[in-house]
Amino acid sequence: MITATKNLSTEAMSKILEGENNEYSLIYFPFHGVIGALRAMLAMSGANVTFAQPEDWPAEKKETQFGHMPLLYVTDPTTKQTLELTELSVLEEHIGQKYNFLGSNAWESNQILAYNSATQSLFDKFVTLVVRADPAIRAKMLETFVKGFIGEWAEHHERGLQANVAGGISKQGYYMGDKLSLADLKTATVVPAMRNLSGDKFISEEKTPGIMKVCEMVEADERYKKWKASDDMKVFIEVTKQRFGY
Ligand SMILES: N[C@@H](CCC(=O)N[C@@H](CS)C(=O)NCC(=O)O)C(=O)O
Repeated sequence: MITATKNLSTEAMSKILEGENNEYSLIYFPFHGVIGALRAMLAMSGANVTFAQPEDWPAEKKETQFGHMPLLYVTDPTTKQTLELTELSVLEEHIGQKYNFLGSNAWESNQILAYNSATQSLFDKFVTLVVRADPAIRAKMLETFVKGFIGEWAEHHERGLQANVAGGISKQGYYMGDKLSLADLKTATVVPAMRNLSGDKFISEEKTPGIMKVCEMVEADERYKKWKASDDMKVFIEVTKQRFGY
């Protein structure tokens, strides 16, 4: 278990956050879960990062800020002082900002975070309504989720992507501008889970070409390909397949 350095001033902690060559340790279960995009950003950033899982979660849970993972431990390579950062959206914004996954200006950042949040919200509903459902009502909850939420998400994201392409905001098929962002990574890592549940019903080349293009752009990124071929990722892919079927 990693422990954060105690009794640092807020200035000292800020300095660590702003540091250039920080070392990271990201703690989560050994499947994709909610952190596909966060893991991808860290891996693609070229930073020194270790992906690990808790050794004894019930014991470690009590020591964390809110009792949940992901946990990101950030260590200053010189002083070896370590911070514990929590809450997925905050980790995504911090890493996205630091390693250039939030677009090229304030508007792009705003929109990337909005699309990211909307997609995360879809995945969170899946976890709450389906994954955590009592087995006796899971099939019904799955039906409700698929009917009520996947189509709505797909329709709005496709409409936004088409409008961005038409307006010259989305270039090459990314959500924003001409580079891969957190929004692209989030969609590309959530779409396989959604298509596993709903097939081609809502998300397909024919129905949502913009969304499928985002996925294609992510899969074609050399840094992402390298990450997908890594030993860490092989484990996450395998465990996700075994436990969740996608
Ligand atoms: N608000 C938290 C929620 C995270 C969350 O629900 N984490 C789950 C895994 S996806 C977890 O830690 N489960 C184990 C536990 O609660 O003990 C965030 O956004 O990071």
